[in-house]
Amino acid sequence: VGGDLEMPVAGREAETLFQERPEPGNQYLEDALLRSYLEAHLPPKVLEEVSAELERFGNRLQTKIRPLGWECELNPPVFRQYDAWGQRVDHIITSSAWKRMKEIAAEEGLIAEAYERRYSNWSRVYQAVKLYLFSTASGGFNCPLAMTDGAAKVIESLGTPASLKTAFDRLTSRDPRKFWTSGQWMTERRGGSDVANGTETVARKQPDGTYHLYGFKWFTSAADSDVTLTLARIADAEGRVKQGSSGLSLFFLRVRDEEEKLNGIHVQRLKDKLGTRQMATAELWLNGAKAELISAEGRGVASISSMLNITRIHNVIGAVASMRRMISLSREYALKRVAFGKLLKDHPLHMQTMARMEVQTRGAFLLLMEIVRLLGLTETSMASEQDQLLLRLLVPVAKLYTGKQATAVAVEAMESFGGQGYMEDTGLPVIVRDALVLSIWEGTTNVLSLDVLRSLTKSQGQVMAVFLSTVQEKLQSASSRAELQCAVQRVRDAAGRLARCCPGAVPVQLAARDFSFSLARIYAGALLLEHAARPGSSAVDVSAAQRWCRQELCPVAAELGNGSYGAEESAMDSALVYAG
Ligand code: UCC
Ligand code: FAD
Repeated sequence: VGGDLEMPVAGREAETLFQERPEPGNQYLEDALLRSYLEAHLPPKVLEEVSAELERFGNRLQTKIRPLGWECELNPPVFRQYDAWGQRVDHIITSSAWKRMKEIAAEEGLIAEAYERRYSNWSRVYQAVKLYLFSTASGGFNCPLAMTDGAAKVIESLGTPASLKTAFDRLTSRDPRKFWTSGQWMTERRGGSDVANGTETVARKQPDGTYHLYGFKWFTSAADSDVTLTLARIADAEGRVKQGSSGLSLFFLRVRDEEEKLNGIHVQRLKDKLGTRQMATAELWLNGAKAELISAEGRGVASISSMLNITRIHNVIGAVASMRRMISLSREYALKRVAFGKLLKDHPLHMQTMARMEVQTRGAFLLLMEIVRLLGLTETSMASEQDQLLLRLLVPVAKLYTGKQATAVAVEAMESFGGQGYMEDTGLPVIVRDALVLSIWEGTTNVLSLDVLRSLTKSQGQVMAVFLSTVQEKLQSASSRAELQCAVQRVRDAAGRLARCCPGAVPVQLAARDFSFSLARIYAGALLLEHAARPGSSAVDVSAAQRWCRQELCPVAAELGNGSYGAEESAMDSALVYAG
């Protein structure tokens, strides 16, 4: 202290670092839940191979990829509309780090892995785990990868027609020189949720059988992508189009030609976004963009839904990854930061706050693993009809629920760094900003809640029966463990209340959001219990399951009991909102 007092004031001011930085290590090795999930589920031979590979990838992420991701953040894309001589060029200039991410994505097989199916039904789990580790280090490159995976999935589900074979090979390539990424242009000025009424783009058939597209796409992320899928209305000989959903068809197009010239596309501007700033989102005029019709006429929305279901899964990956990263940083910080004479880790109230985040993240992680497990089964013809129904239901449920969790956890974790959490150069605000979009794009929370109801209607209630029986099955193993019995009973009660809320029917729209949250909480509770009941589980697994199940698992039943979905309450909702 004496030495400190003797130091000249100016010298003290020049001193900067007073706090050791949090430095998590290899993300794979430090993720206990991830490793225990893989140990519990993967066949031994697959586990041996992939865990060695994930450890290597974890090292590459830590030493090489994460610094590149930060470079992407520091060098966001720039739009140059004219060249020095006044020629319109519409260049979206991306950083060398962003370009390197594309090569790394190919080298690591981040898309390829899912389509090569080296590990049969486990390939999707493995791919999802790699993407989960990559996500927060990727400098926003997880976004084009999501859409690339979605485009490959659509093409595969169409039986990979000859005209799309090259595109499929490139989208799923491990060769950085060949690898292509895709966009997903659905949103127009009049609506991103209500695509059926919002889409004004018109497709005019050409003598060679291709189409020229005319319209304005209001949000196009990863606008530097090579190809895209998009929706348009086919004009008849008189130039008339059919309105509504059944007027929409799905098209594939190259964004640029071999000489890198835009394909009948003008870039109006890049969006000035709160987050995801590493990645270019553009407004695009289509002025005769040459495209190929790839769906049956009028089946555009149904055809692009296989893309939506994949990109929504990537959204879940992004959500869980953000939570995990924030917690990893925060727990490291708690080992180094002193307040009131002791390390943060030694303040029980601080640990309680962090443990609550951990429980949320665990529930979200297991939901993610469950949907990619089911996806892997469907893609290798190993899924039962029940598995397929469950997957259809759980994708929107997991997307909407984890999107909200990610925001809450990211903001809470930011606070766990105190004022430092709010400082740009720590990188923490980037994660917070990027997490905020997760509940907006790929379908907002309400729109996805309505999609949950759509899946119920379509299966005529079957999916609910499957949901409830699967939850019961998962509880089986846990019910014999004394320390889990109370939590098992809570999930059983909640599932019973849920079943009584909509006996054989679909809940009213007003209940859609609470209903979807209930599905997420009940299912994640069952998964946590199943994980806690496996042989060799830890006290931490047990506690996570117990704690998750202590929250209100079935908010829809509680709200129904309050009469929240009646006409009077609904009228009062508007009155409350618009009261002077
Ligand atoms: O935001 C975007 C990209 C962001 C960048 C990428 C980030 C990725 C994550 C990165 C990692 C961090 S792209 C834009 C996303 N836009 C949306 O998600 C749109 C949200 N709106 C909806 O989802 C709506 O519910 C619509 C557009 C699907 C509603 O359309 P319709 O036409 O009004 O709905 P219909 O008539 O009910 O459905 C038409 C058909 C039906 O099939 P059929 O005709 O056989 O009965 C539906 O069952 O489509 C079927 N369908 C589905 N099938 C609709 N949705 C689905 C679904 N999810 N799965 C299966
Ligand atoms: P609206 O549909 O106008 O929604 C406004 C509000 O109304 C929301 O809260 C919504 O939940 C609510 N709402 C709407 N309908 C209902 C209903 N029936 N019941 C209850 N509530 C309802 N789109 C693309 O196609 N491609 C892209 O690459 C792309 N990239 C994007 C990148 C970013 C950073 C962002 C922010 C958006 C991007 N989008 C993209 C657009 C995105 O998918 C849409 O913004 C989103 O789907 C919501 O549509 P909207 O903006 O028209 O909102």
